[in-house]
Amino acid sequence: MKRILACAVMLATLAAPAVAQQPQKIIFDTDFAYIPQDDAMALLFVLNCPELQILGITTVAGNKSLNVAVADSLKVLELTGRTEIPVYRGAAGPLMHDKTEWDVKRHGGWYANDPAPAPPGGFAKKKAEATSAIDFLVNTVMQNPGQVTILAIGPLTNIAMAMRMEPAFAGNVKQLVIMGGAIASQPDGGGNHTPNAEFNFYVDPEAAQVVLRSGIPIVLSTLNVSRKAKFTKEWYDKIVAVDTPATRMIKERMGPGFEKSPERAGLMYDQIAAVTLVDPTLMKTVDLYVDVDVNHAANYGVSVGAPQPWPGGEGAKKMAVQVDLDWEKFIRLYVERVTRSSPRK
Ligand SMILES: [Ca+2]
Repeated sequence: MKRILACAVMLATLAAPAVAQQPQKIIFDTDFAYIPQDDAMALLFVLNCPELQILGITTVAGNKSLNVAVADSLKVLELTGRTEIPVYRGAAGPLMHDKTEWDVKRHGGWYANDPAPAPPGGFAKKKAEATSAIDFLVNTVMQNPGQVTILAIGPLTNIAMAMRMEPAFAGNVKQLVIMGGAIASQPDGGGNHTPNAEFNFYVDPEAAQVVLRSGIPIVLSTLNVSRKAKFTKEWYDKIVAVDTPATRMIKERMGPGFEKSPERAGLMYDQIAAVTLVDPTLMKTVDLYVDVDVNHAANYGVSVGAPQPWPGGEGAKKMAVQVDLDWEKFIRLYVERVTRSSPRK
């Protein structure tokens, strides 16, 4: 009788539906700015994914200043009714990279420390937590060893600082899904900021090198895959056909652009890394050794990848590098989640 019971229990366990699984614990590490920036468009996706438990948002300077990243992420959480998610202030600038005149003229406010302008509709009532992003990253990972995935979609400064603060940090992160880099040895692998460097890695090359060499299991979502993901009016129309707080924000911010030039198409970056958390099978990956050039010369911040280590690239670690995606399935999943009603808690 005992044996029959044990068998029954075993069968019941085997037959347990997948939905009973615990959601993945994630930290959303971001150089956030308001919609239509890709970080915001990635957040609108993850907010509606029951597969994910967002433990916190850690902010970093990148596309805009740290102050903008904090103010705008708080505002999007308020407008989507998700103020239970804490926001932490992280690094206000890269580890080593000092701005040059060139940087000030080109894209990115990573070197700035001005107060943030008010987001659309004014500043959120909710404030950032008193704890720093670095402390939050270290404490959360160390309290949940092997369980926390970090979605890192800005310069990697916070992650590198967490590694320096706690030597056991890297060994306890479950996985890093990074938007960063461009691999010239694969199709569509040129840079988007300097001729060969992708923006996130260019802003903090030293941090990118430290993190890529850390031994943390990494999925690298590169420009190679972003260049195959063009967001067009067809998909914008499907999103705004549904009325939710999230789609209203998208309509307000992207509507005028699509009205003016309906043929426009914007590349998707951070959204691909975000969707990877829910269905990594939608992206084609190759296993490559990848390292980042930190020499202050023509290739500062450039990621170099190859199937085998190479002379000068002995520090490179092997990781899964995304080079292509199943566009149709990817965009359908993205649109389906963004148009869901946010689960208010
Ligand atoms: Ca970003």
